[in-house]
Amino acid sequence: MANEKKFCKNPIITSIYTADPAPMVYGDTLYLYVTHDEDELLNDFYTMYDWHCFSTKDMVNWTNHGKIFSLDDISWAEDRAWAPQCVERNGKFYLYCPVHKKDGGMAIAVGVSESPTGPFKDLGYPLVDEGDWNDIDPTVFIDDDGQAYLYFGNPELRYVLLNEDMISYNKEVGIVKIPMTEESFAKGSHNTGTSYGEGPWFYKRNGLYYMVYAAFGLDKKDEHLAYSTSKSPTGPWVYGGVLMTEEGGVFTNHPGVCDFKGHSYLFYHTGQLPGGSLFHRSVCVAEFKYNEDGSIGVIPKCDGVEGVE
Ligand code: FUB
Repeated sequence: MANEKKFCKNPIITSIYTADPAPMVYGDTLYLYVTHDEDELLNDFYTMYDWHCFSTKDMVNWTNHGKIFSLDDISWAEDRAWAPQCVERNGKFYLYCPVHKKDGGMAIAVGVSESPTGPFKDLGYPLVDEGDWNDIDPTVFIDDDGQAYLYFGNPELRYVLLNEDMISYNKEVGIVKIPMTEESFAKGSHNTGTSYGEGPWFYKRNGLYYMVYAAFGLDKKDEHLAYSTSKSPTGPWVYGGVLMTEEGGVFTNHPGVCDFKGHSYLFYHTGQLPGGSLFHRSVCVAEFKYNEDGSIGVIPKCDGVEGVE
């Protein structure tokens, strides 16, 4: 077809400001869950009420599924609809979402649906709620033996072992705090003295576990992306290097990594839509390749990606 588009230009979504991309490959489709920065700010801060979903079969033509979950669906949440991740298990879809509770502090909600595009129904209570501000940015991975892990946290990386129902976790093991060492996350300027900041993205590839995250370098004001690897899902983590440098025009960045139709992608966000700012971000994508030993070099921010079949 003469008019068929062959290139996905960044930012992917231009109808609204979006951030915190979380891809999920299901069947022949890539679903992209994002947060939504409202045009109009309250108190000159992140103003975020809902989560949206977009999908594609070829990386170029995207279907807008609109708002698929929102603070209105979570009776105990007050504000801050922050970085989510969706996973499928046994034909159900679980959308893990950090929110600010009505009685204070951040906690992780779970929306459950029969379809990747919702509607999602909240549990009615938080899954993870330590009563502090660390409980943000959940990332979930189901290992080959069926054990699911939910990592999260800013400024500390923590995890729980999810039960098979995906809506509860092993209370005997409890909430495990990963040692925040320079060997694991490099020296940096965040609260722990390491570069680990927030936005972890956990997955396994060729037997190696990856933790990609937003990081704070020494003497840098904006976040970059970095990664660590481990031979086991619970660490010890070994710092791997910088994945994407700082300059995106905004303070935050947030990774989402997946393989789709034989290609590897890093989703991230910048402030490059017109009117872009710290609180008006836009989701982008870059293609990259792993080195033979599983390491990853620096991935440049780019204009977009080619279509796939
Ligand atoms: O978008 C709100 C917060 O900013 C996210 O939870 C963080 O990862 C950062 O992107």
